[in-house]
Amino acid sequence: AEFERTFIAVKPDGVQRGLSHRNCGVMRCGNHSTTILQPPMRDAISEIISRFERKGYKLVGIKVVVPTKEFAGKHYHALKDKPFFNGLSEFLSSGPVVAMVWEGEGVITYGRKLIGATDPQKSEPGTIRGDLAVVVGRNIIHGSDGPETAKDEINLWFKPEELVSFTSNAEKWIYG
Ligand code: DAT
Ligand code: MG
Repeated sequence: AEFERTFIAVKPDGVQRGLSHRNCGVMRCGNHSTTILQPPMRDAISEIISRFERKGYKLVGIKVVVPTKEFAGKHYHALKDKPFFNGLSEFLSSGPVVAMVWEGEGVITYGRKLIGATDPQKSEPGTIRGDLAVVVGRNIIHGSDGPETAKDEINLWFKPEELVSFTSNAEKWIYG
């Protein structure tokens, strides 16, 4: 079957909150003395991947990139007139981003449900932002908001040869 695809990214805050906690003890944290003050959240990357995977969606592309500010601005071009556009582009380019393409029936719309509302204060518990984020400027994850943006964002972040097509063994049990 032909399934739709969406672009999902773990933003720099999501990446840092997972990785920077690894091996940090409370008393001895090496260079990470500030990170132990953050809310305890290990494995933000795998947590996000896990939620899409458990639902039944399929990962068909993934890479770690530090986008330039210009690239971040392209990604968020629809928001270029917003007062927060500059800070937003700066933030997205401030560190590693885990860029992904997920595939499956309804993945664009349902992916947004898994992610939750833009402002984590309004995201329902059980959603990624509701469970794992607090403020709108650090809401840890991006997801395309429709078929057109999904197509544009996938093309912006990935070359065609970086995406795979395959049938997973679980598919007949997920879709019948
Ligand atoms: P979403 O990421 O849910 O698609 P969006 O496309 O409207 O939301 O905005 C993109 C990002 O911009 C959002 O994830 C966080 C940031 N943002 C949105 N509204 C904001 C605001 N009022 N103040 C600061 N940052 C904001
Ligand atoms: Mg958006």
